[in-house]
Amino acid sequence: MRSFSITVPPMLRPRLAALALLPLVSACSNPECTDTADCSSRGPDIVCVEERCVQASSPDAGTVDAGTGDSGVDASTPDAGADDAGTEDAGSGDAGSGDAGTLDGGGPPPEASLRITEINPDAPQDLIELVAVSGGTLTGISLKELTNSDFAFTFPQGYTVETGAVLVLHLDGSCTDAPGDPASCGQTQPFSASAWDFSMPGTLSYSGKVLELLSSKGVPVDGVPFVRASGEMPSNIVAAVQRLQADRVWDATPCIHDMTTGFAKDRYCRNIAADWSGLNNASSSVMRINGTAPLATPGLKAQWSGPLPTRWGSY
Ligand SMILES: [Ca+2]
Ligand SMILES: [Ca+2]
Ligand SMILES: [Ca+2]
Repeated sequence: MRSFSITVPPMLRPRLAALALLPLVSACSNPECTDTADCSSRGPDIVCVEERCVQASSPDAGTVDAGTGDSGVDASTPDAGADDAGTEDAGSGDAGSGDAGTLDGGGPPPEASLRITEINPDAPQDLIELVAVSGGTLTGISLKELTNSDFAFTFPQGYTVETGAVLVLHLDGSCTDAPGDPASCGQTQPFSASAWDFSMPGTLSYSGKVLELLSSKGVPVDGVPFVRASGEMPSNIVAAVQRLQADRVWDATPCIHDMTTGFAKDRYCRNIAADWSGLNNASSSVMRINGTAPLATPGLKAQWSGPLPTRWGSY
């Protein structure tokens, strides 16, 4: 049988080869970052590599977060992790397009990049603490609960915070600090003069909850699922955990949900979710302070402590 071939003039071959690749490239998922949209909203140590936002290498190489931050005591160095400016400039973090433009270009002020750092859903008024790993405006940044509490909060206009700033959300709270004055709600706990306090409607039940933090443009920035070691979980918690994984803000380890095993850890993705069992009214909370890089993303169960005496307004 005669073989079949097409003769292509040599000068056209590279062009044809490039055309043949185009459908493959465009078939990939949407780019997370481009020449005009960097990863800065995800944090100072997130860089753009082949159109994906990834953690820069060794973001917390200084291990400054280990030790003092874990003690449960407001020691004199509580902000060491968040103020760890050296890591921002180390190595590849600034090499590419990650930070170009929005931060230095004289355009609008940068948006803060926040992390969820402490929570108690069992207090009379539920509390959620966040820390700014890079400073900037808060306008439009939102925090949502993805299971059954119907809680969502979007930061109002007018607030700019510095790197290391601590923010406390008071669900069903009574006071919000005025723009420019973090002391305006006073300092009767759980309010504090140094942290930014925001009050809003809403409540969290103390079962399983999944929180996701989004930039003002809706880009996932951080997230965390919480479960208890026993008891009923919201029916949609598995889907919520998997959404955090799809959004690349939580541990990509498969989320096991096999009710037939008989092992509690295999239910409701308990194998990878942060365990907030044992919280006790307003006196204790769980905190994201463990390991050498507790604020790195995607988040991990191992970053979260068990119940500790509350430390609202400091990190
Ligand atoms: Ca509650
Ligand atoms: Ca305050
Ligand atoms: Ca705290």
